[in-house]
Amino acid sequence: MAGYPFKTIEAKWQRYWETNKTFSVTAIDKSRPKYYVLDMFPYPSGDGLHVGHPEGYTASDIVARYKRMRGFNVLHPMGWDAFGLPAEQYAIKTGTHPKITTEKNVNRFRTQLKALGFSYDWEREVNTTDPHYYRWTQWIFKQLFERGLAYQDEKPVWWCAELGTTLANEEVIDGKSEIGGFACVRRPLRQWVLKITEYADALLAGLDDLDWPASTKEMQRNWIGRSDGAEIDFAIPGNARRIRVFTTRPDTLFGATYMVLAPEHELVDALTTKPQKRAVAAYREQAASKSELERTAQKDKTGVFTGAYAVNAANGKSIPIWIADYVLAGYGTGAIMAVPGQDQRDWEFATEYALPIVRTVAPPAGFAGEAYTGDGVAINSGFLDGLRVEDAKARMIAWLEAGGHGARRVNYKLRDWLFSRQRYWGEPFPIVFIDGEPRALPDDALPVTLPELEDFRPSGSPEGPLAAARAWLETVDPTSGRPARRETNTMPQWAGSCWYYLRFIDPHNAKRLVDPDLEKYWMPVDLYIGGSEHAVLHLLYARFWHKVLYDAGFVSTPEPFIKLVHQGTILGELEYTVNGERVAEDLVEKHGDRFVLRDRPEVPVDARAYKMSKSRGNVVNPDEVVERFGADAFRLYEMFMGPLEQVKPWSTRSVDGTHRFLNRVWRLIVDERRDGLAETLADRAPTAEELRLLHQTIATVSEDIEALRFNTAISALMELTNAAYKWGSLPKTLAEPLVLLLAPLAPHMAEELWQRLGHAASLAYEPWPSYEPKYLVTATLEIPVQINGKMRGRIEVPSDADEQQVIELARADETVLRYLEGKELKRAIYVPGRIVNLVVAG
Ligand code: ANZ
Repeated sequence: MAGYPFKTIEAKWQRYWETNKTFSVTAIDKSRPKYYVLDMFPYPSGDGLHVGHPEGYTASDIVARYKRMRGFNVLHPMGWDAFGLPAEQYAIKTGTHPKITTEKNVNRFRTQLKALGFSYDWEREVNTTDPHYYRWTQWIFKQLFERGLAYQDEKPVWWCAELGTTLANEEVIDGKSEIGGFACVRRPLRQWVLKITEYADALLAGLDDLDWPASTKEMQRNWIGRSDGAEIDFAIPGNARRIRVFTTRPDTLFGATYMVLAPEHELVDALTTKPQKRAVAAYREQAASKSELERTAQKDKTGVFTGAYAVNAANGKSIPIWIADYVLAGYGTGAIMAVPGQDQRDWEFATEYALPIVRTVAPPAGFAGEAYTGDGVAINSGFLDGLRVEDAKARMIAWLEAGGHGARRVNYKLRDWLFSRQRYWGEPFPIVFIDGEPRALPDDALPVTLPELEDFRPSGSPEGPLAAARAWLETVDPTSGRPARRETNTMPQWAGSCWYYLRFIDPHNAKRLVDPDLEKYWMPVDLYIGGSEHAVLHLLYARFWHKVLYDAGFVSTPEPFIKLVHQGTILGELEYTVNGERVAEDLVEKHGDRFVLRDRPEVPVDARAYKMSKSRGNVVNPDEVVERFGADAFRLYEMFMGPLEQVKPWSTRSVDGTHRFLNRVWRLIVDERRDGLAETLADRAPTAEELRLLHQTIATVSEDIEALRFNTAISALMELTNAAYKWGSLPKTLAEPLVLLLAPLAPHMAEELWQRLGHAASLAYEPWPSYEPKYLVTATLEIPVQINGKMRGRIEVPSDADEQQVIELARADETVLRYLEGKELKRAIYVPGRIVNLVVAG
């Protein structure tokens, strides 16, 4: 079978779209609704495009093309998130400047994306490493700085000696760097920190109205980790200081039988009694070597008594003060009141060290567990007795506040965002230091460009590689004319992606970040598609910056991304094994949902898919697939694999399937030998059945694209194509809508067919075929009617009529009516599509 000439066609239409600027968007058009559909722009890595990239990009492209045909003014841009560690690490290895590597990678990515026929407005391309772009990243930092939302702080940070840099919490996993797996230690350093905690509540509240995956919203909620509770002060007899704790369960105060300080707590030295000093010192040393994760995850609770006591204000009892590493220094106040009756960790600790346990909430009858954390009635709790948990909390807080023992308090897991990196390949800060004091540079001194460096390796000191650029480093503050020193840190990789969606709206504006009218017209992003690995960091950081810009009046919407969808990871090809031995795909057959050997179906085959990785050797190169089957078949396959959000294995064999489908569509309309239209393309009027199927397909494809159910949209088009082959010929009036329906999914072929059907211009802005419900109900069936077992007539009914409708039609039929006259209808049965049975008496 000679396939359709996809290479020529795809190159031809890519050229056409480019020269005609088919997808460039220029004006605010108030006469049409706008639609902003955004992809998470890629980091242009040295490996080129991965088959995972085009999954989300194809989905968004289908929506963009569909919305254009539906009359929307569509913004669909693409750019590069190009600062970051890999280019710098590659530079360190090979001596190639990150700028050169980045440019090369960007060019490769761009070529690959263009070869897939995505309808981006390429005139809006942005690159986060371009000084015209990062000038505005710096400008936003200034806004943060001037509002007190960027500050410097001496903080314990992760220091990775191997990488020669500090890392953010999220870049360190189990005490090792996420990139490279090098050992990291905590070390105090002066750092830029962004006050994201000030936006904790706004970031939480904003989630409610977003059309985002529930799991992503939940991850953000957990990351922010709001806890409502109280702070309570505990007096220490013979000591003026008090121990302040944070608790989410002030109602359990009567059950606080001991206290625990984090080993790092500042009061430990002052409280520890002489006989306990050695044990405490030894324990503190041991705790310092554990990561936070180890400390929270460990099963066996350990700790040491300080020798000191505090007073439980609720009942006046003296309770011992311990230190234990299950209490973390960085959360709450770094100290707790321990309530073993209601807290499982405290229960375990109390059991281990024989500390008293008092239940203050009555567990339900038959409760066999240890600590009881559920709701119930307060017991052993003086004035709280008999109250349920929520009421008891409120009563206790009122009592604490009245007596000066404590107050209501909200706590967050969210920490301020460490915003400095000791790297070369990042945005410089728009900051200079005069006598050690940071000053923001005036707007006209921006951008602060990266100096050319010969040696951009991390210096190994917290100063970073920029400290070596002497001429750049020592400068004059343009505002005061005084000698000043530049900031030598750069911004983290997340900075540029925090606001790129705004720059796409007005990418060439040299005067402002974005023109306010344009911003008002295009924002918010209507659909954002990208990987779930960004569920927290990128998506939380971007929302944070956006809210700051909103409060400052630079943007008009409180949230940037209204609807968010994560495409599912594409795994490698299924790998087949029998007893652990690899078996070739050809030898395997699928029986139902099981795999067996083709020749010996009694032998089960284990089929498993793994994440694509170089080490496993199962990475699929999209270029090769496009070369073999064409971009349209590739796009179609990625959408046909299964639901967009689902994790699914790749199968090159199945790309052949979508390729064959496209061939069938092609041959329905084109006759290659005659280099003209196919003979099957008929001038005749379509039959009712043909119209019914067409309109059914229009309805399905439209609904499915709206709901991002591309796999079922493709199935519907396959069914229509199959039916057309059965009809023997395809009326021309049906060929055109078929091509239009195919256009968002397989745009190159659709454009070519459209042209061959006699249209001069691109179909990109052709109105989407409209679905007319009347065609769906025109189809009728002829149904025989029996009365008391005898055939008495035939009636015509709509094919989708229900039982009641059909019976009514039967009873109203003239012939049938004659047999029913004067008789009583006992029973009426409709066997759908087959027969009506009437039973009469008299
Ligand atoms: C007494 C109590 C009784 C508690 C009870 C819980 C249940 P979230 O929800 O995570 O905020 N806590 C407070 N600070 C801590 C720290 N630095 N390290 C370890 N644990 C800490 O949890 C708050 C609860 O975790 C607090 O409420 C405290 O234990 C503990 F029946 O206080 B609770």
